[in-house]
Amino acid sequence: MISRRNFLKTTGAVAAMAMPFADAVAAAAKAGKRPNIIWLFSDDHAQNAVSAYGGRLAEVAPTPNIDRIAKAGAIFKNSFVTNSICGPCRAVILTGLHSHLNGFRANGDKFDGSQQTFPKLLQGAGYTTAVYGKWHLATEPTGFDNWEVLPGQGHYYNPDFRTAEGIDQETGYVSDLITDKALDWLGNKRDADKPFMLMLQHKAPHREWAPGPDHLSTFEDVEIPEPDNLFDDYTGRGSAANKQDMTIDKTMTTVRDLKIWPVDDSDARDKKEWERLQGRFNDEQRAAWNKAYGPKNEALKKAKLEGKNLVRWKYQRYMKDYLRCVRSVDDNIGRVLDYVDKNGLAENTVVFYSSDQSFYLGEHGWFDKRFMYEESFRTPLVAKWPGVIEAGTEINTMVQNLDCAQTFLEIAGVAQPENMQGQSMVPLMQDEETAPKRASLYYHYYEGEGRAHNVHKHYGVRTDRYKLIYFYTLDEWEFYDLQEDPHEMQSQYDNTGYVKEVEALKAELKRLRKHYKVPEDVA
Ligand code: SGN
Ligand code: CA
Repeated sequence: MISRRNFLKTTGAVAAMAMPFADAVAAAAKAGKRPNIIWLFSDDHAQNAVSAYGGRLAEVAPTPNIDRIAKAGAIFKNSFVTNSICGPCRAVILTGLHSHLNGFRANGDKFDGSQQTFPKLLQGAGYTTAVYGKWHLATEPTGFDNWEVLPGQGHYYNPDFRTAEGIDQETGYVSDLITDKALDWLGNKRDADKPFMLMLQHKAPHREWAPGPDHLSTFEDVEIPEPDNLFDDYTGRGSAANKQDMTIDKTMTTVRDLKIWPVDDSDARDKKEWERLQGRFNDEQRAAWNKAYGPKNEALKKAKLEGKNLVRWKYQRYMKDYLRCVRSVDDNIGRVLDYVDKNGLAENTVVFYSSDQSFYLGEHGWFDKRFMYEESFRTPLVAKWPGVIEAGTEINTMVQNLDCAQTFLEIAGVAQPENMQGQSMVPLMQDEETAPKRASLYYHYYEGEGRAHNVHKHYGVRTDRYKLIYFYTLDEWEFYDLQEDPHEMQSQYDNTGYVKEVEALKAELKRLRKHYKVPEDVA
């Protein structure tokens, strides 16, 4: 197997030739060559907005630097989350435990930083660790030698950063500043005698999709392709798809989301939004912003659009702003990759790129996430590891963010605790054919009705072909044949042609809930 042989070669663990991979990693560790890990991460970056995944945006809005990672290593074509919302995803990655066991089920919960996490285990095994950027777990980071994080959601312009000493505001655009800090740590602050694990976590492209000064007019003359189901009417599914509050048509706000003004000063909501969007700009930033958006807004006013044409216009503005934010993330990933290449780190550093979860880019008429439907259940995941992952590898086996902690531990040659619930992705990176495969995934969204975007609580199971979802507070089931209906437009739960498949998935769901120790009465 090429990758394993190359790993042994690059780590110099020649004597370990006949050993299993984990032993070889341990031997390499003794030789002082344990791989470094860089976890490049973002917030709400849709798989459909990463050009390496193909899709309708790949040509108009490429992500050349994220694609560089995929080309040099692997793309996980079927990468999913356990609970599609920010804080919970981050807690799952740190702990390797589903939400009901790590205790962080919904945004607004507080992460118990005293529990076992992979950064702590790496630290204990001699790694130096750091996190920069969005954290969003309410309590202070633990398990990191150095950290500087955004309080809460953070700001796009001139953001605050929180350290153990307090909070400081900085001047600049958030994606650039987070990268500056991480590069400064790599170059000047880390303990260079130790292998390192760095988490560089962007705020972008989270709502309100505020582009940086470099990209205020990027995509100006481009028509962004629409999804086929932009005008979904939600027939064919249960009531949850209808009850949500996350449509481009009705939920998006004028000033903050769509960046339309001048505002009517007598309108309190508009005024408040204006403050929230522009309140942190300095004069120079405000002038550049107004120069970019002013003429476009004038043109919109004159056009007097209504109905579907207005939704189409909103879609274009939303997508352009979102993709502009993505472009800054991608530029900054390029800076990190260049740094790694130029400073002799490339050979012995595993670089990942992922997002906390994916996002709707107009599919079903939506923005935001939360549902177990494909667009928000998935998340981008690419990784490069010279000598282990062959360049241009495509991995089709389903993986989940639950697997990250154990993957990082195996890379570092650290034992994987019995209680973690994922499965290391290292065997898939080496050779998908011989690696153990997962047959199904468990998903559970807890935040629920009455909270932001009003998506009802649900849990479910997905196999390579089918998906069963139970909206338990509505007592409604949905079932999809993803091969026949990849966009999940028609539930087949009541179709007698699928009785056997529905029964099989119900049994699998029951098995998974037991396997993952989900309490029957969990709310
Ligand atoms: C805020 C956003 C929501 C978003 C949540 C969670 N509203 O509440 O649109 O779903 O964050 O996002 S906003 O008016 O504040 O933009 S998450 O990524 O942190 O989970
Ligand atoms: Ca998010």
